[in-house]
Amino acid sequence: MTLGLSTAGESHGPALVAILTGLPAGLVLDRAAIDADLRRRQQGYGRSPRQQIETDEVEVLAGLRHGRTLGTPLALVVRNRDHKNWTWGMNPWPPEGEATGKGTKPVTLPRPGHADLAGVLKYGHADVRDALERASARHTAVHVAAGAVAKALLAQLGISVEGSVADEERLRRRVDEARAERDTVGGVVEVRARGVVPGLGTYAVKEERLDARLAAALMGIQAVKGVEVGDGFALAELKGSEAHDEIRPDRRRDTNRAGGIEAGVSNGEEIVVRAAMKPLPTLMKPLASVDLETGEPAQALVERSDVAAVEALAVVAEAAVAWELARAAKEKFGGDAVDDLVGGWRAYVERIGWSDTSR
Ligand code: EPS
Repeated sequence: MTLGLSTAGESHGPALVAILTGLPAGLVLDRAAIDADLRRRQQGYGRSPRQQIETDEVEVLAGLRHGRTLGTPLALVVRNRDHKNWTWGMNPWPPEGEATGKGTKPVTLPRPGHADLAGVLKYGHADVRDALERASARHTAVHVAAGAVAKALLAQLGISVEGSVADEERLRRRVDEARAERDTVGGVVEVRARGVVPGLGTYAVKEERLDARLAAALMGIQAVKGVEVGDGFALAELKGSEAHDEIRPDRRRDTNRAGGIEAGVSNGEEIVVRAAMKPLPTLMKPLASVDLETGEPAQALVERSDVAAVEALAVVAEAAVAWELARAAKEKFGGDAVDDLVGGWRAYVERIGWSDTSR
């Protein structure tokens, strides 16, 4: 059984939820490790005051007993503490009594770059909030919780995954500048996975290529507009003799321009992927838009938001890569119990004679 991940939740609704299926039984989860990743995602330079309201923590409703997975669907919840300010505005049911708190007035000023305009046109909403709430990157919290579970599974196979910001100092300077100008910025993050054996993914079916899967996972994150694997776009400028990673007798490479993936299959080197995030679309100095109620030119919605969320993206991208690698590993090595999964992996490592799995 492959791994499955379904999520639900609006930014200012009661909670974010995730259901993870296909996890092997007997996987030990550490609540503190999951919460630590949730906290990492909340930090970062340029985040909005919303992060002072939220203290994200995972709750488990099903699939776990005494810290070990049961092999049944794992149900995770991350509550939105800010919901207390939106109990009328984001009530799942028709609210009773006087309209109080936030979200009581319809939003009619779509922000260029957010889901606002496409969302109301596509779904027939009268209030932009009906689109923006789900499109919000708040939703990434529960994906980070799922990623932490995936990392626990990958650790059993000697794999570690780490996301980082390419040039943190420069990013912080750009954030300061943008804040002073009441603007926003994006940036680039990198995720590296160590210890992946050759053979995850396949060239046989294009959707199952590991690079295609990682690219889809990263492009699925809010505000990501570009993805590259290894040296990616720079490879287009090189000659073939310069672009490829020569194979040593021990089957390892001295270079890693391919980013650990050739023909959609992991090759045993570090997996290296990057994601480019556009500047966030909620601007304190709004762009031109239209008032959807009157049809007149107007300025886009201005509301509390982040100046940048690039450091958060590094954590979210790490989770997305971890989930995808865990899914590919589960497909390759199988097993209903963790011991079966590890046994399948060991037998494979032995067959291909791959000794160094920790590099
Ligand atoms: C977001 C807008 C802001 C961010 C939010 C993503 O939310 P709010 O409008 O409540 O201030 O803070 O991110 C989070 C809440 C989070 O936890 O990452 C958006 O429009 O995407």
